[in-house]
This record gives sequence, C-alpha cells and structure tokens, in this order.
Amino acid sequence: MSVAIKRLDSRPHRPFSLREFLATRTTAVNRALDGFLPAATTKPATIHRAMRYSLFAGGKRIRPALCLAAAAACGGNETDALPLACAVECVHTYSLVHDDLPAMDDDDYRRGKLTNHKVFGEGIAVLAGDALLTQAFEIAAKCKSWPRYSHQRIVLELAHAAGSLQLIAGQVADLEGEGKQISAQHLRYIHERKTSALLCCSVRLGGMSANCTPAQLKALTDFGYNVGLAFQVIDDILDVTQTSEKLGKTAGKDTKAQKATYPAIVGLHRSRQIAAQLTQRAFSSLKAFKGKAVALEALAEFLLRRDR
Ligand code: GRG
Repeated sequence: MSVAIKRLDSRPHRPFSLREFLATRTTAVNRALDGFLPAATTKPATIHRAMRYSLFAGGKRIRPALCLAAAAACGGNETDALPLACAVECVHTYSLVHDDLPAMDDDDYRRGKLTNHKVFGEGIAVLAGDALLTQAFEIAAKCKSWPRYSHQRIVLELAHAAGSLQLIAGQVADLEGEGKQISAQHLRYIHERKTSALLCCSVRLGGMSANCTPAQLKALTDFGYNVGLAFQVIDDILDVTQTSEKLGKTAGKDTKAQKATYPAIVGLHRSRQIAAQLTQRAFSSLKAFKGKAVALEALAEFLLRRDR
C-alpha cells in the first residue's frame, strides 16, 4: 500500500536523478573509504580483512548520501564533506557488526552476506567493530575545520551520536525491552537514539562541512530527526513484510525476539501513516533551503518508499 505525501517541488521535469546521485556518491564514498582503511594485507591482516568485509559488503550508503546532500543544500563542496560521510559509515557499520553478535541480535546474515562473526569468529568480529569505530574518529580527526565549526565541535558531534546517550542508549533500551510491553512513547525514545541520532548527525556534519548558518543547522536537525524516525518505522514494517532474500538479513526477527515495534503496537496501516507524516515534517524543514535541497528531499522520499 502506498501513502500520500506532498513534496515541496512536484514539477514533473525535475533534472535531478536520485539513482545517479546515489550511484556516483556510493562510488566516491567507497573509493575514499578504501583509501582511509589499512590495506587488507596490512599486519595483522585478519582484522583488516574483517573490517573491510563488513564495510564493503554492499550497504546502501544512506548516511553518507545524506551527509553529502546536506553539504550541497548548504552550498558547500561535497569533497569537504566526504571524510565525514566516511566517518559516519564506519560508525554505522561497527554498530551493525556488534548488533549481529550472538550476545546482541544474533544474526547470520547482513547486507546479503554471512555476518562478520560467522566468517571471522566472535573475537575478531568484536575487534573489527571496535576498530571501525576507532577508524571513524581517526578520519574525523584528520578533517579540516570551518570558521563556525572547529575540529573539536566536529569530533564532539560524532562522539555524542555514537555514545551512551544516543546510539548505545538506544541499543540498551532495545535489548532491555525485549519480551516486554512498552509504550509508544518509550518506543519513540528507542528509535530516536538507536536510529535517528546517527542519521541526524550525518546531515548535521554535512551542513557543518559547508560552514552552515545556525538556522540551516536547525533545519537540518529537524530534517534528520524526522527522516531518522521514519527510517526505523519503515525498517520495522519491512521486517514483517519482506523476505530475508530481499532484505539481505533475516526477516521476521523482531516478532521472534518479541521486540516492540510500530507494526506490533499500532498495526501496519497506522505505521505507514506515521512514516508518511514524519517524512512530510522532514520536507517542511527543507523550505529553509529555497530549492537547494533537492537531493535531501529525494532521499527522504526514497527512504519512505524503499523495499529493502
Ligand atoms: C556498542 C556493543 C555495542 C553495540 C552497538 C548501537 C548498536 C550496537 C546497534 C544499533 C544497530 C541497529 C540495528 C540500528 C538500527 C538502524 C538500522 C535500521 C540499521 C540498518 O541500516 P541500513 O538499512 O543498513 O541503512 P545498510 O546495510 O544498508 O547500511
């Protein structure tokens, strides 16, 4: 079932191609990541092979794309944003490697391939996640600063999103919520931290790399927050409506683990409406960019309509 949303600019002949944007930015991000990471043969080779295995397993590169699109919306140079786009992807991939571990979600497949611990063993998978997280900060620390955003501010932004008040807080609440009845309000708390925080950080860092104004940063924050929440609602819907083959990870895991999700609490129809409302709110915050946020707008719609 499709849901109705109204884009800011619905002219039929838009020259912007999201497919091309995603393809070219994925290539640029992959090339940059390849340059930032030690070669697979660098001693100890096992850890570098394990880091690269998950990083280049075929992720959608949504967070880097959001980061680069936010830089463009603020009139910045995407090349300046590229290291930050790579840093958020390293944090994201680390979180997936750890999330898949037997002590967490215990999954065998991710990004259409065997999970890191299934290939390299649990010890190396833990270390590969640790190394990817550390790599993210090494990349961010090498980045340049901007008049409004110092080095320290950039690194703090990433640390806050990845830390125990955001990404890890969300994962803790998620783990502790398994098998329990939780309120929609608490579910929102989990989604804000587990998912929305890193997506929001991605667009904020893109804006910062363009030396964005405080008003632009506020608009990006509102956009990232709402897109991040919509992303997780859609993820929960896909978990119950798609196959494992399509998702590249085990489908139906939320129900099996008795996890609280929007479909479980409010049903599929209402969940789709909520995701559309959140996307609509994200669109509204883009008005501030006066037509320069076409890539961000197209990404938000793509994330709402995605099927994997
Ligand atoms: C610190 C031990 C420790 C673990 C951290 C925070 C955390 C583990 C895990 C959170 C991981 C998680 C499942 C977050 C939810 C966000 C989400 C739906 C991720 C999937 O993102 P996609 O669809 O994935 O963008 P690809 O593979 O395309 O990059």
